[in-house]
Amino acid sequence: MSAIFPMVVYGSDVSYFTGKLEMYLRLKGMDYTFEPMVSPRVWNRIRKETGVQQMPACTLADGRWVTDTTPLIAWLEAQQPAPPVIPADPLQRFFSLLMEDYADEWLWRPAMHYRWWYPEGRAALGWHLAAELMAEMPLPAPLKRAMIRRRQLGGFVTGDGVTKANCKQVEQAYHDNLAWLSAMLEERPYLLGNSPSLADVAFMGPMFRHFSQDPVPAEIMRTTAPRVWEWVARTWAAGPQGTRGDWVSGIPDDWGPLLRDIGATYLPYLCELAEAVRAGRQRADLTAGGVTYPGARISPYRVWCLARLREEFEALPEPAKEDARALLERHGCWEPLWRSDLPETDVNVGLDPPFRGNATMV
Ligand SMILES: N[C@@H](CCC(=O)N[C@@H](CS)C(=O)NCC(=O)O)C(=O)O
Repeated sequence: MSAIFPMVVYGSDVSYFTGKLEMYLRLKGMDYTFEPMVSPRVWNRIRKETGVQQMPACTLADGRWVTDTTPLIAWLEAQQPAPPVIPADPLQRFFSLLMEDYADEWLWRPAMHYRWWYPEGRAALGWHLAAELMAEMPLPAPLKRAMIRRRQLGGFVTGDGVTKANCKQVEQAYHDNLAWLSAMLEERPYLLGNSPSLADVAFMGPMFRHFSQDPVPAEIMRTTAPRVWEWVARTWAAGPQGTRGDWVSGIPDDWGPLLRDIGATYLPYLCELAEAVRAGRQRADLTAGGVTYPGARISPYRVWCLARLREEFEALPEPAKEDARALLERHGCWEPLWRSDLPETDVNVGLDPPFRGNATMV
């Protein structure tokens, strides 16, 4: 392992995906240090080394660069399987990957909405990110804060189709997820059993550095879902000694409401996205679960993620494949998983994530 660890994780201490990766590294007991991305110089280096300008990006002990948490976690788990985070059971593995994609890509919108829509979040996070990520830029601090707020609100909230008309529905997704996770955590300490798994790590993207810490959603979590609040801290504290692969068998029934939401909103959204990518659109009005997101930025990367999920399904051995199909059908996921013919894109063609990529999520 000496070629991999210690890793250096470049990111931000309020970043969705940096938090997700750090959660994984801590559960595994993998040695790393955190470095804030303090200047455009670091961003440029990351783009040069990985092909993608995003955080987190990491160096391995032997100098190689890696980025993109989903393929990175899968790769790290293959290098060091113990203690286990990704279930070896094919059915559990597949459904954990589906949850990971939903938590990464679908809960991103409410997370960005709560952070940048409400003046309280915008002020706090604008201040924090300007101080953390623009530390080396010779500009007045108020200007830096204004630049960050404008970029994030325009790029990730209004630019992702959030409007006054649909923002209550965007917020409802957060409330629903809190209720579904609370029901799971009433039964057991982690989503899949008595120790953490990939499903817990996946939900730490939105739940850790955003919802449990940003002023508006954190208060909602504390008051309406204290079990989720507790679970975020429990997972952060669990360490490798708490990571034992002590899981239930099969997929718990209480994952059902979440899977139904994946079938009713996220997968239909991906189908619309695939059509917009095929049409060569940069922006489009996307409708999913009865809600329209006008002028949303189009993400070929997310179509690539859907293609990966389909490959994972195709690669399942029997009888897991038959069981997975039955479960997907029962929760309305089967039809939208296959509804669209996926367009050809150049996302990651000929590249080998997590070592190199060519597309960001939006
Ligand atoms: N698929 C990537 C997504 C990483 C990502 O989008 N990170 C955000 C910050 S949490 C970012 O760097 N966005 C680029 C930007 O803001 O320009 C992963 O899983 O690591």
